[in-house]
Amino acid sequence: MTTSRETRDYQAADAAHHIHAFVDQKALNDEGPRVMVRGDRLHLWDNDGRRYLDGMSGLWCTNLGYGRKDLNAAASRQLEQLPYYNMFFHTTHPQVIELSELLFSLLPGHYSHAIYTNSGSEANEVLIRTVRRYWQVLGKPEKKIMIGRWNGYHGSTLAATALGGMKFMHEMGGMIPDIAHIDEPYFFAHEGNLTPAEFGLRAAQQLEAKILELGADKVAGFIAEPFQGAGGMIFPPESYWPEIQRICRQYDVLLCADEVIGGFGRTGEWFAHEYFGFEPDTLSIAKGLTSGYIPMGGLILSKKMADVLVEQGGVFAHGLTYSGHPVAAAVAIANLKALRDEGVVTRVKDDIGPYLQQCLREVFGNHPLVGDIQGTGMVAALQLAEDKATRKRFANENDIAWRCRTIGFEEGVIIRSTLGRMIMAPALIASREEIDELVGKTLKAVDRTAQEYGRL
Ligand code: PXG
Repeated sequence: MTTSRETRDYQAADAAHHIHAFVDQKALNDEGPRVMVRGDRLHLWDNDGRRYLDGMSGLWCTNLGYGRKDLNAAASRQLEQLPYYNMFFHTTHPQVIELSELLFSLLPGHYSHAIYTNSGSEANEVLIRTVRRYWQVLGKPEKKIMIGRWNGYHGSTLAATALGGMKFMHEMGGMIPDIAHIDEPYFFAHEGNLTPAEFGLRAAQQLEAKILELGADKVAGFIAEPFQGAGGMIFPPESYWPEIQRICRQYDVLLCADEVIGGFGRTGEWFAHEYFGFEPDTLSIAKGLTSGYIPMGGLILSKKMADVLVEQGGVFAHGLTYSGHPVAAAVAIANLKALRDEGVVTRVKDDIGPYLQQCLREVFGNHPLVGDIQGTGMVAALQLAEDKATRKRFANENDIAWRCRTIGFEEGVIIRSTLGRMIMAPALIASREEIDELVGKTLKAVDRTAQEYGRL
């Protein structure tokens, strides 16, 4: 399907009026963005009729793939019946109530309450205020510093940018007081001779050192993605999370997991912290909550925190016009029911996830451009490397990875490049044929890149 308008006509209008995300707008205007017009399962079509296999679930969000009629019907029904109402005037509506019931039936039992937002960035904005409020109510208002990780990503609003560890974003007006960072647990990049287990412990112990440096009486919480997404799909060694949890418990620091990417089945568990086996106090969610069909996010609180805020906290002056929006809630309900009732998450764990991981290891295990393969379930990264044995990375790894991603588009596959890593996170409903297409086209892109850089 194409539209009645010429692509170059769209591009000119876009260039005239639209500032895109994370891009040199002038350069993009010269190049002209692809105009995407249709999606079905894992495939996308642009306005010139070109077909792409979407290896990234949009932006890590279309967990059910494109073209779901049930999600469409849920939105249409709700738009007819009650397109909007709010949570401010001592009111509520069935959709948000039923969404909460469903969500907490899928979450481990020690979580009890949600604050709904429209996005992951907002979930993390709310997180900072909620965590600080929690300590205020407990009579410890000086506990307000949040510790995040370098290269972590928690969104692009002001406080979410500060919580994240992208220095180039901090430098563009993106820092606030009372935020600190520790290193990410990026084993492949470490230059010593530690084993992964030793490295994981060392990386976690940076948190202890930072808490002691700042004073445990000043630190409110530690936030991290269970596996780091936008910062390169970094999986920590197994020793990492148990040690982080020990440190948070020992110093009375809240453990906050950003599940915006990892949540809703990506790893084969409902939430990524379940895969890594730790128990956060809060979960930030978005993306897969609605499979990206409509914006919605939220902050999940443990019962321990909610009890303090609800029973002792009085008024918490916080809320968004669209908190718990009925249309978004209706879509989220349809999405969660499909993920549950069609066995999508279970299949990621038992069938299609292992299939993707096995194919990648077979195809890229000895590839001259690839030094390491990480991932589980429906998320994976190929680490580009000059020398696998010594973990030597290319000096120009960003350029190589970006080139590989561009060739991918030419070959009809969308994969993401970040910091010398090629990332994929396909829709959870992928068939084996769709995975074969993803891996086959990715191989063409990686091979062509290797040829261009003299490695093949
Ligand atoms: N937390 C995490 C872990 C995320 O990945 C956000 C919060 C912010 O969510 P919103 O809905 O405000 O965008 C994200 C967003 C990438 C990429 O290139 C990743 C995200 C957004 C844009 C690009 O990998 N994740």
